[in-house]
Order: sequence, then structure tokens, then C-alpha cells
Amino acid sequence: MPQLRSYSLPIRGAARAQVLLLAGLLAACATGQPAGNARARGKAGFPQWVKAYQDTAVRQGISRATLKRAFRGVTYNPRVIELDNFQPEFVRPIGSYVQARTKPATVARGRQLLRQHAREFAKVQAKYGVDPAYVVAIWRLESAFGANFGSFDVIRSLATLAYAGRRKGFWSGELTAALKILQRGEIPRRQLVGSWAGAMGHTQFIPSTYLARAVDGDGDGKRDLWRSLPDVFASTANYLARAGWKPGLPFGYEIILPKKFPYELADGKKTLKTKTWAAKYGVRPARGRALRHPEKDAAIVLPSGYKGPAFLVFQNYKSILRYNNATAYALAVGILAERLKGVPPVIRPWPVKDRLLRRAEKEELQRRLAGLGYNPGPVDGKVGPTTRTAIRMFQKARRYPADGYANFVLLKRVRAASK
Ligand SMILES: [Ca+2]
Repeated sequence: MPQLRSYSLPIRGAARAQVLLLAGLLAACATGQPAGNARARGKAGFPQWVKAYQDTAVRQGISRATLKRAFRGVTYNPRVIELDNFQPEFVRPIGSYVQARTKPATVARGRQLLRQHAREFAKVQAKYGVDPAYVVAIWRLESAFGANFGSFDVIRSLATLAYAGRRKGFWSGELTAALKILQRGEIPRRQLVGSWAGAMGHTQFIPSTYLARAVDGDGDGKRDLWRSLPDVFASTANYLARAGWKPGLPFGYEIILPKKFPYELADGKKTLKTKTWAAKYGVRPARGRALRHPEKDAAIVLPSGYKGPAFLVFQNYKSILRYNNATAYALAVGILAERLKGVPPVIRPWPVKDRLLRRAEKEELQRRLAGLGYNPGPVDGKVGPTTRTAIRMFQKARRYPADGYANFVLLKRVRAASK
């Protein structure tokens, strides 16, 4: 399910990354929360909260009639709060995530859908400059080609989250956006269903993304991401186009790094022209002789350490990250799209059986790195950019490949060093 997906990844992904940045701002506007701890009071305070929220919604231009229609029969949903609080003890290797989404049957189905909707895709490509294979790949990851939209009532989910979720201001803003959709009359009330977190339709747009990025592809004057595939395709392409998509470029492609490559440069950020990676660092393509797109700016992604596959990535990889800010997601979309276009599977084996770290072990890693004089950031059991930089410095100092990759082998090395 898409809503669980984001929690199975090391980074909290949500379509919609730019919206999350606004969470702080929205929190400042959200005055609908009564004082005290809603979580502790449970559902008892919910009706009162709804009443207070509605007053703020009216001040933001939502009519009483819309509110009446939206909140009829809406109750607190404890299941949504359970899902919001869920944190996996264990994260699966990125390779198994990618492999599960790029299976031969998925590739065959995706190609069939490209053929079946060829005329619509040609129109979308002409208008937005986005390769249809990427639209189809996102469609697969978001809703399994429309098989799974989620069946949570969006207003109920968002109201519950705005009342008692972890980022109340953010959810309150999404709730107001959902009410605006309803008020515009584009979508009937009963159709507002989605994931537990309010991601809607084939593309799993949250309400603010719907308002900002959804477009009417079939010209009926409505943006219907549940029932109109032309709207779905155009909206996805529009999202990518507005996220800086460059026509004619792939997300990237597989490469081979030389044995003595300075792995700290493979951080997905360090950007050089493709030809410079080749000339200065000896980077080679996994297939063919020369690196393609030699004049383009590119970074290197090494998602599962120096023993796993490496990818040269261009601007379009970043555009996919704007849809969902997780390396595993962007790579799965990119690799699936290229497979749809006839590129063979990734050559270098993914270390899918790699022993990754449990939450407590990640905390131990961070504590020990700090004890050794490195700065891994706060001890929170999350391996983000700061922790990875500390890992790389540890690896460099001890002449290990500085790939910043946190697996059990690394923890053992850090344990040995900090005895
Ligand atoms: Ca439409």
C-alpha cells in the first residue's frame, strides 16, 4: 500500500515534498487546536475540535454549506493515528524494494499500458515534454496502475491527523485544501477517498498537491484523479514538468566505479559534468563504451554501499525525488521507466541479503561515532546526511571505502574501533 511505503523507507517520503516545507508556515495559521494533549484525550475531544476548526476554515473562505457537507458523519479514526505512529524496527534493503517494483510482469504490464494509451501519452508528451514511460512508472509505484487508491475517507483521515497527528499544522493545511477541492465542485464528497494520509487517486496527490498541480487532461472542466486517466497522466506529467523535468534525458543509468574511486563523492549531491566523471575519476558505463550525455551535469548515487550497483543521475532523478523524497522511490521509478523503454535490468547484483541495522543499533552507531569524536548529529536512530558524513569520515580515517553506508559490517568496525 502506498501509505505504508513511505514508512518502509529510510526517508519519510510524501509526494509533495514542497508541501512539507510549508508545514511550519501552516502551523502558524492553524489556530483550530484546543490546548492540551489531544492524543491523551483520545476521541472524546474530537467533536469540539471539529467545531473550533470549522470557525478557522470559514475565515479561510470555506462556506458553512461546504463544511456541513464535508463533516456529515465524520468521526475520529484511531486507525489513522496508529498508522501515523508506526515506525518500523527494521528497514529492508533498498535492492529488495527496487526489485519488487521492477519485476518482468510489471515491465510487461507497463509496456502494454503504454501501447493501450499511446494516443493519450503522445498528447501528454507533446504538451509537458515528459517521457510517458516515467508517467507509467510513477503510476505503478503510487497506486499499482490504479489497483490501489486506498479506501480511507480523506476528510476523516485529515481531520483526525489535524486533531491528534504528529504534524498537526501540516495536516490542518491539507484538510483545508481538501475542503477547497470540495467547494470548487470538481469532486463529489463520496469520491474523496485515499490513503490513510490523504493521498488521493491514481497519482496519490495530497490535497494541496492536487490544488497546485492536478490538471484537466480530458477537457471536461474537472480534475478527476480517480476516474479520468487523461487527467491522471496529464497531472503526473505536469508535476514532473514543474519539478524541472528535462525532455530527452533519462533519470540516469548504471555505471561502474573504479576500485580506487573516492566513494565520498558518490553522495547523490556532488555534481560534475558527465565527461569530467569519466576523465578525472575513471567512471565507466555498465553498458557500452562511453558515458552518454557527456555535457550534462550529473551526480552519483550508491544506494547500497560500494559493493552494490552505482548510478549516474541527472536532473530528472531530482524531479522524481520532488514527487517523493526517497532514494529507493526515485531509483525504482527511474529503473522501471528505463526497463519499459527496453533498457535491460541492472547488471550489478543488489546486496538484498545485506544485514541492515535495527533502530537500537543505529542509535548505538551514532553514540559510538560521537564517542570517537565524529559528529553524527542527534542520537535518533535515523541515518541521515549528517550521520552519513560522520560514517564517511570514520571510514576514510581507517582506509575503508568511504561509501557512508550503514550496515552491520560497519557497526562491527565502529565497535572494534571504540573499545
Ligand atoms: Ca477532466
